[in-house]
Amino acid sequence: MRLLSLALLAPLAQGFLPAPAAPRPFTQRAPLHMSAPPKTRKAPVFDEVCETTGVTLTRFMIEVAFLNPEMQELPALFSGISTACKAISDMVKRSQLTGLVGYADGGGSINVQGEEQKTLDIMTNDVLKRALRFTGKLGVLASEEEDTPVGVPLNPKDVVFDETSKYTAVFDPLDGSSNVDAGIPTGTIFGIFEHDDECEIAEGGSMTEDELLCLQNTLKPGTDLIASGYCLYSSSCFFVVTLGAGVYGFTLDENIGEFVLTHPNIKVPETSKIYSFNEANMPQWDVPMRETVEKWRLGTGASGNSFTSRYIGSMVGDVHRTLLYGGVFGYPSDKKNVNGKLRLLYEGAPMSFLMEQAGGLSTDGRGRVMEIVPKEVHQRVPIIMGSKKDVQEVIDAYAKSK
Ligand code: AFP
Repeated sequence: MRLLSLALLAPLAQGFLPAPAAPRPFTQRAPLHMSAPPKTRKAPVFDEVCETTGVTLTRFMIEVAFLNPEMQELPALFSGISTACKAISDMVKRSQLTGLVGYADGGGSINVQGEEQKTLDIMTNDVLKRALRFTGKLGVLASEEEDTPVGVPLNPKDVVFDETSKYTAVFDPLDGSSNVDAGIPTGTIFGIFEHDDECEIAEGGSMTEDELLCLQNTLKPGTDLIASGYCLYSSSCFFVVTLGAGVYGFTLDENIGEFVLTHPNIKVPETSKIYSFNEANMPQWDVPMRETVEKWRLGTGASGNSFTSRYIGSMVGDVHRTLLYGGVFGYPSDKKNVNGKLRLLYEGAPMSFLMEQAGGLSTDGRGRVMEIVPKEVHQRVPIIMGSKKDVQEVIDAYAKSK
């Protein structure tokens, strides 16, 4: 396999990737043909084994691949991701003892988005890249900690499974890392797209037009995801995943070193009494958002419920609670951050896929987050997601304000 180094890619990518998104209107939604599931993306079939608590993730994936031959390469990829999650869980848990705390290089290590990187940001990105690389199932990956998508070179000496079809993985290796040293929950978010096997990027020389197009092909809307999920590093280590037919939650049993199914077919309650936003930004929010939350506070919203507030400031923790208890989590557009704060490709879209598969909704206020086609890897998107009826109230408020 030909290689593409990050150093080579960065300047070239800057040349062809569009400039950062302009202020609103900021969304380009997928045309109908893109939002329809591609032919390989029929909803997988599960049997009763996959609904039974106590089944390990390994067994679950084997059953899924057995019942859905088009997914037979996913177990190898999931084995890589889940192993990385176990390693990261251990790293985070022991970081106070091993000294993996604070900023990388004693401070001053800045990622492409201008954010200062924690030691754990860099290490967890590395763990994921290595774990995925050795599965032999990955063509390209994009990460919060990488400037642009990078090819995943295989060392010919590595022992790999047969290399027939490949995937593109997007991930945020350690979401919420700014809080990690205070023991606050953090998580890894991932999304898996199909990768065009014809699409190889050569090492050296300038990129051909076809290669540039290939690279741009990694910028896909959430409707093209074939799987997404997260690992939550908290009181337990959770692995929550969707393959496009429901949401399944596993808990790490440290005694046997396996993720075990504890939450089959998660369904988010239709309505709730919890909202989860950084309320310090409230005066800057769009009027429909502000007015809806005001009503929830006063108990005068559509449900008549008086809401309470729960906000960790760590998306994986906030979304996990929302999936289990119901509620509305979001980072809406505000005057300072017109496109919100969260990243579309590796935070917004994968989490929206999970939320929708659990029966909830996810919107940027004007439409489905899942249908937005990214123009660049680190594009941000406003997000409001969670219990169906409550999120619908926000969508209706935006619609009325047009
Ligand atoms: P960090 O990874 O830099 O800690 O950011 C976390 C995050 O991307 C997401 O997990 C949170 O929901 C959101 O930012 C919190 O943002 P505020 O600190 O502005 O509330």
